[in-house]
Amino acid sequence: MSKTIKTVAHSLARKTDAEMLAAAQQFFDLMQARRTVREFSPDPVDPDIIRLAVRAAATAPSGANQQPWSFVAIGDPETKRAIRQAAEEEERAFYQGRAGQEWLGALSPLGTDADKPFLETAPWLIVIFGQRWGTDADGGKVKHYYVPESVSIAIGLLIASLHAAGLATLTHTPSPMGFLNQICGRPDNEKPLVLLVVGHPADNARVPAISRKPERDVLYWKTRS
Ligand code: IYR
Repeated sequence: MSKTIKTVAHSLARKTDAEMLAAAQQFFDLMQARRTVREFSPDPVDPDIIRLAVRAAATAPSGANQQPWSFVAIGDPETKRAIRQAAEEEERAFYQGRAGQEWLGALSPLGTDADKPFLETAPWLIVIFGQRWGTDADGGKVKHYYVPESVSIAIGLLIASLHAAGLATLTHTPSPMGFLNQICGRPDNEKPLVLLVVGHPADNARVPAISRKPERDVLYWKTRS
């Protein structure tokens, strides 16, 4: 590492192998229980949970540590209604043909359609924006690197944090979603990546009977035998 940059001591205490295995197992068990939910309860959720989850998300690694993200947490009924109206307009065009048969076929096991009542029912919507470029002190453009990768990692942490807190999420991506800039009051250099719906599942919430790929289909080892 270059001698010219300022460094501080790394503070993560080393665990034993047994402690690491137990921690990894516990985290896996937690994440294995996560399911995307499309039916939400209107029960309120403390904004401090949203705040902490966003702060956890913003710990994500990012290209050149530029932290190229903005999170907009929406809890007021008027803004949620505006988002639902704009999203459903796009979704109707999507389901009525823009998607094409192949895409609609891929979605059919999920049973989704153009109606998005959860955008109003759920207590919180979090819109995650990626900043295509930043600005310096003089207002000049600063190039950002690996923006989709960085922001996607942050979204993963956000989903994991909210799940750990006991909340359900839905990763919603109305397409196109440029309308979110205007409704959320974000500038043109920011691109919405995901609209995350957050809340408790409805009492009678059901999820599709789908499964995760087995380990052998996702993990390939290259080790000495
Ligand atoms: N944005 C649409 C369609 C949709 C697309 C994918 I890929 C999904 O995994 C789920 C839905 C919608 O929200 O209905």
